[in-house]
Amino acid sequence: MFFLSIALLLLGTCALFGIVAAQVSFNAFLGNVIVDSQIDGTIGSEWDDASKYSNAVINPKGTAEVWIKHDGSNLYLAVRFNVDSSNPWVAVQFASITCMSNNTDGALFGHDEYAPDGYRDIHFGGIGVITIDAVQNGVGAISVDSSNVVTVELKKPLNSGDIDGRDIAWLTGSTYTVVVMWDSNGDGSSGGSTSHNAVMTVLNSRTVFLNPEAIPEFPIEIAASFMVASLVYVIIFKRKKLKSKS
Ligand SMILES: [Ca+2]
Ligand SMILES: [Ca+2]
Repeated sequence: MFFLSIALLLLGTCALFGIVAAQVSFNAFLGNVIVDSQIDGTIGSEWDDASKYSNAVINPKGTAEVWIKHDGSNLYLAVRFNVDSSNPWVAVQFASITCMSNNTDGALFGHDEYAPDGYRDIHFGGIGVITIDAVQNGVGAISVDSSNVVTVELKKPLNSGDIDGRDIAWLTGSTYTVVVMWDSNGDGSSGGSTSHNAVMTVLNSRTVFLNPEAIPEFPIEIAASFMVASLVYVIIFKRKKLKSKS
């Protein structure tokens, strides 16, 4: 009974702090501003107050680490994952789980044709139709390291007012959809064998809850201390029990 209680308590602690949150929706808490210069394709301390997720399923395959938050004026999203090329592109689609859904806002990174030098604010017009917004909103960056780990960072206004660009007027307390897609085999990319055309219907997606609150103080030290103390207690308890039996 004691061990069951400890196990349940630990499980509850993990769930509470998102350690087993790989398949749950993203919670974008209120955090500090990230200045434009820190949107540089490198994950730094600017993401320390963001929610972080591991093993988020992306399209057409693979999983990614994801960081997400907002500052009341901008949404911040970072995605990092392994690719099979030094020249992939990465796209983020907002608000639909259907690939390139008509009238859907998006962000494109590193596409040889549409976004060769980094980020473009785009919208989708159905399968195969990408439009670069006349008014570019937000800041983005992509980098690929020598191990083919790609990192994208995006800072996007919560309410740019760009209706033509299909930008969403994000509201705190509301939930949205985000889809991540990548490609490496020649359709705006090169050097790999991953085709985004492998998935053209319903995509792996996540919902994003735009939380009006800041992330709760994450007492990782407290949680770690608690786990260590629990283990020590269990060991002592077990040894005492064994001694009393012998
Ligand atoms: Ca950065
Ligand atoms: Ca747009």
